Amino acid sequence: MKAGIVGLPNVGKSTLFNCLSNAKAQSANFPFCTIEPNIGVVNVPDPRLQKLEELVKPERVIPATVEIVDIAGLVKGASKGEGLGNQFLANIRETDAILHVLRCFDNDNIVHVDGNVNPIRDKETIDMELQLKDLETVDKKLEKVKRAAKTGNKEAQKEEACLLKIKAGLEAGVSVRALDFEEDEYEEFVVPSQFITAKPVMYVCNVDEGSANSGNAYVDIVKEAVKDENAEVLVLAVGTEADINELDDFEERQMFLQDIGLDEPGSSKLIRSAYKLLNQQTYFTAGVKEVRAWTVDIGATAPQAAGVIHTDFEKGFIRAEVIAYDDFVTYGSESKVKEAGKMRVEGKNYVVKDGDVMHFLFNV
Ligand SMILES: Nc1nc2c(ncn2[C@@H]2O[C@H](COP(=O)(O)OP(=O)(O)OP(=O)(O)O)[C@@H](O)[C@H]2O)c(=O)[nH]1
Ligand SMILES: [Mg+2]
Repeated sequence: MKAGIVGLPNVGKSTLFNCLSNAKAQSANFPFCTIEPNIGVVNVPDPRLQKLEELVKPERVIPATVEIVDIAGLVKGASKGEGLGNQFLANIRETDAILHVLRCFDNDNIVHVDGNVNPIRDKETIDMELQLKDLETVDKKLEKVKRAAKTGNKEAQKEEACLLKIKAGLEAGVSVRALDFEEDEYEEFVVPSQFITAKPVMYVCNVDEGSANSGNAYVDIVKEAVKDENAEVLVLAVGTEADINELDDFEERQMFLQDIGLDEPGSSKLIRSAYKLLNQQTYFTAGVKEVRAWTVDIGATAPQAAGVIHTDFEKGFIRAEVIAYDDFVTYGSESKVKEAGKMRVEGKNYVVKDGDVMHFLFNV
């Protein structure tokens, strides 16, 4: 599962990527600096891991990770191949969620491809290109399904109706994620089509240093414009955070963050949000050798969670011993939790909860 950083050229996507990941992407003050996507595997900051480390004192601690991809900037006409558009759109299609970066800072020295700062226009430009690309997909599919629908094939007629609804939506400037579908219709026709505008989205407002904490007028209009989208809007002073990131000393970084009114980097918040946007959650294993955060889909069952560690654990799953994170912290150790009768034994239908501390029993 990976989240892609998307936006107009020169809005700070690669700078943001560099804040998140140690894989340094080239960032420069000219449009289309990025061409090939940069991929980074990013640790998910989770204070619960530090807590478990204090309690268990393991030899090592391993955080969960999420994959972030820095993609080239899109411009108007990208869906028709403008500015290498088609290639970039293919890069976006391969991601599972979109982090849409909007320039919300004034600075005459940083080129804006459309002449002036206007995050709403920019958002619409990107949305429109993605929608046009999806429209192409819909038209191709419609072409194929039309004949079968005419001959009276019920399944084809259902698909045609669904595709026509998507087409009408896209033509009216509505992204697929904002349309209403029956559940089976969604699974059967929407999911396999991999529409770009069906991917979950989050907006990242790139602001000036002074607005890192409370946002600015640009952020306000972005929030107003997307209020019906049910999408998170994150405020981040990308340039400033990149500078702070350059500092080697933790204390020094903390001090600079506090200066701009933050108690943790906005990029940490962003990583956690991206993780959620990808429908991911964490369970822990807590042994003396290793305390580790593992990633599972929200809604995963205990055997599926076991399978993340090793496929044999899933195949040979017998049961799981589960301790809620809060209980682990309250009682302080696995044995104390057991004594208190708070350890649960769960079977193969158990749906994992975020923060569960788990131990699997299996035979191979
Ligand atoms: N003042 C200011 N400059 C920024 C900020 N974020 C990025 N920049 C500058 O803007 C320029 C472009 O940043 P990049 O991160 O390369 O932009 P990009 O979106 O990756 O651009 P492309 O790869 O060309 O699509 C660089 O010179 C950055 O230093 C910011 O928050 N404030
Ligand atoms: Mg770039």
